[in-house]
Amino acid sequence: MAARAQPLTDDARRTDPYRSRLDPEPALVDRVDPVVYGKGAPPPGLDRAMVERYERDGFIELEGLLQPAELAALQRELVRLREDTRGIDPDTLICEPGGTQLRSIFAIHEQSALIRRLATDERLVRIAQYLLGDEVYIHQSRLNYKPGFFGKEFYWHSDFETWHTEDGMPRMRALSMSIALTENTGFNGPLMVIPGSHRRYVSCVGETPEDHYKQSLRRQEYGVPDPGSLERLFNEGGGITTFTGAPGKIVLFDCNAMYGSNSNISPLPRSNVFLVFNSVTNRLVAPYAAAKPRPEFIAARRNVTALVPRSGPLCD
Ligand code: 6CS
Repeated sequence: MAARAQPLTDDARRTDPYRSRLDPEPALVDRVDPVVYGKGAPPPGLDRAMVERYERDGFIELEGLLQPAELAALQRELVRLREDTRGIDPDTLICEPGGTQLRSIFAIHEQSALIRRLATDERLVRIAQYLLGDEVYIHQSRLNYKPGFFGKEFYWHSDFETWHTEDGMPRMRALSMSIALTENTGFNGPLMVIPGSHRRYVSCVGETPEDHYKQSLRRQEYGVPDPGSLERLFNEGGGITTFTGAPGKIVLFDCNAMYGSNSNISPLPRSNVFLVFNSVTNRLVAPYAAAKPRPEFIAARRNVTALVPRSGPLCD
């Protein structure tokens, strides 16, 4: 059961710069929040050029942060969890639409000691702290398996639009890290982002259905941008960036970046672990456009203490 959230005041709704799912027409508005909150010298793993690219594009790629042995342990964990879900909360197991193949495991940092350790690793946490200019906690984590032949698409969306309307995330002060655990190729449904889209917010049409997450985590149909707004973002951003690469590569992207991925009709799985870091001053309030908060396994409300960065290898 999700922790109760204080209801939003009428003034909070009226002055919300990121209204969505409340109006009959879509809209494309400017972001009013900073992208990079950190000041001073970036931490290890980041340099100024990368920070400037992140500010401009809404994403950067991090390579070489994990050692081969650490990556191998994560890949073994990926298989272990898929083969034996007995210790996993059944609510967090999401199947592919129209099928029984495993699509995602949510709250994976709460259910795997190794991924919990990854989520607290200083090599990741310090980068999130810098870019968000604050201490951070995990808002959401998930393992996306995208199995060969059966892994369906994740249609274009801004995570923040969902986290704002359905989870009550007040401002754009969160980011995701997608860590590739298999080869991400041009043909197995790699992550795609529209560069610069994080600086514009697409207000979507369509009231949030009750218990929407039971559908949206399999195939999202509400809170998805209209084709006109998508085309404008595509033209403004100069196209689409597709992230391919070897296991271990990390794509770090802003909470409001417009992203998605195609269905995987190849034999090769495209499995990534996603960690979402939120600023501790951006903790969830009541949903801005949904009847009730989503469950804890999707949007943390209880376990929101600032992470203490841990050093050393993920595993022996
Ligand atoms: O609703 C959410 O939070 C999840 N849904 C999608 C399509 N992406 C972000 C997140 O995993």
